[in-house]
Amino acid sequence: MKGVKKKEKKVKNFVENIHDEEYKKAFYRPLLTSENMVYDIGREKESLNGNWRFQIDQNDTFLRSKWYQEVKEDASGREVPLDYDFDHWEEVKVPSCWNVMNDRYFYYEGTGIYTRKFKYKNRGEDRVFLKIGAANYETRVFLNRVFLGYHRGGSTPFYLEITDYLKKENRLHILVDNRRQAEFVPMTNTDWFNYGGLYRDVELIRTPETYLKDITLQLTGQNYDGIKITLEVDGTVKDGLAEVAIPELWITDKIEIKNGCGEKLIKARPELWSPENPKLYEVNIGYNGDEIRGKIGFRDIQVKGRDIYLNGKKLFFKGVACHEESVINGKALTEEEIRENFRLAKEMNCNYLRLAHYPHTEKAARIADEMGIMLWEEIPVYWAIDFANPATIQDAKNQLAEMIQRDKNRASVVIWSVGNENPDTDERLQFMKELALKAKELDPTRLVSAACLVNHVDNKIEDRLAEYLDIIGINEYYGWYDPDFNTLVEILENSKPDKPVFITEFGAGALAGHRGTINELFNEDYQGYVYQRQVEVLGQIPYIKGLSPWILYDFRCPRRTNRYQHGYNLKGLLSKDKRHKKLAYYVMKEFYKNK
Ligand code: GCB
Repeated sequence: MKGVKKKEKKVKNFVENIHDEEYKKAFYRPLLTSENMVYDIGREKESLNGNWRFQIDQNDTFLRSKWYQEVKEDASGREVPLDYDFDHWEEVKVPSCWNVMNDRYFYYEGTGIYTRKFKYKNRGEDRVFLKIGAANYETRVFLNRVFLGYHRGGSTPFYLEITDYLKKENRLHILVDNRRQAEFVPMTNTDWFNYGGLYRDVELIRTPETYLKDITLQLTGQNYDGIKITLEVDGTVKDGLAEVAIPELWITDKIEIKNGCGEKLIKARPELWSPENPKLYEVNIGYNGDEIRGKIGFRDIQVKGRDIYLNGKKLFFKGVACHEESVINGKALTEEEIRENFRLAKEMNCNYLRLAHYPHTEKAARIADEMGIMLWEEIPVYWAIDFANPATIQDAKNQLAEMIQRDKNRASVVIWSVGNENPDTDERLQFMKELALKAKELDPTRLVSAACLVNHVDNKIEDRLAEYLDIIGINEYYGWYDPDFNTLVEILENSKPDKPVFITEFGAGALAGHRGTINELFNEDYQGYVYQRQVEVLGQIPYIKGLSPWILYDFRCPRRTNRYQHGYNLKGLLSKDKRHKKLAYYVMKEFYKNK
């Protein structure tokens, strides 16, 4: 971002602005992508969370009238009437979702303006970056009256260098627009709630002029006796020596950096990470005064034939799917809430979670690393995306790259998913094939999957995308959307997959606490019956190597409006507040205990 300082047109008068329908054009560049990311696991950061001022901006007046320029007088020096008052707007906490901040904003879809002031004092660093953990969906950042960047994608982090724009006293504006659009990823129609807001951490990162931009650590060797470390630095000191230490393994070593990159295979025999033994090591890496101290686990995951091996041992994935939501905080889960969700999954005897349908907070993978839960992470290529649109694939690829770059050193993350329930058309095949290949290219050490639909015409597992996947994910709702369990049996008998299959979704809706019979829908007994039948059938199939029933807890969904639902999808095994365990929870707990 250095050197992008450009002359911006100053606002002249109010008539010019109200007639300009091209007002957004100037606010799409610079586009912030995975290229701008700064490696930050174990990096010291400075929080800008806390009290911010907030205003919804339904008409985009901030952009149309360039409020960020804070022009207070006209050409003749006369004071102009301003329509904003940044420091008198409503006070809100960041991170948060505006929908749950105040009833007035519950269904609001549009632009929200966040602003705060902060002081900056140089502590010897040469460069400063701003990190935004996530904001849904389009975000525009302005610092001290200058537009600095645009990001699209509602669930991944983005970074921008602000070195040249910082002052002692700073004014930051972050515009977040959650309007759904057909060419976005996801598009306008989803089965979850479209939260808006600056809902993950906002932080400053200080670095030397040349800093560690990217770090990759990989366990290698037939006998798991090596760690490959790959480094990339950004700045002018392109040649030198990086230092690595893993104190618990008695490792101290140097890695030669040449032309900004370095790689070394270090002999080491770390204790391997697994759900039973989530061992993490402190890894310290330094270069040119920049320093990283992260907790990293080492493990190996592979598919051979129809089996999956973790550290060379065959394994069944006992999982459950999970949205990122709480009643009180929307998507802005607290660390305690994440830990509680994971604890409830572990209590159900899970070793694995499908984090649906978009990248959850990076804290999830950190906590899963510590607690010993394997993760499936996914990008929101959901249902009928605009597959033929080049801007859409570019956006999807960038979200994939941001997710992988963010979590590639997390031992808990074992599967990257490139989408969910997309129709098997030529355009979709091309789109998702490119994503699957890109995931492999960015990270050859993990497995790639997608949640697919079955071929309901020939009743078998068949999707042309399967060729590009390591695991075939299948969503099926026998006992719920499809009443006849015999069809499920037929599908599974008709199928001869040459790789492992996960049933990535099955389930049924039940209002928590509502009891009834198996002849009525939406009660716990019926849901429990569906689960019982499902596990009876699925448990017999040798090529099924993992399950993640839909879903751990009830979640908001405006499409669900019957007398039980009231805007919630009730397929949770737990109630929306996670306090009540439905009967089906115990069915899964028992099934997993014996698996
Ligand atoms: C699905 C979708 C999931 C929905 C679920 C349902 O197949 O993948 O996002 O929420 O079905 O409840 O219908």
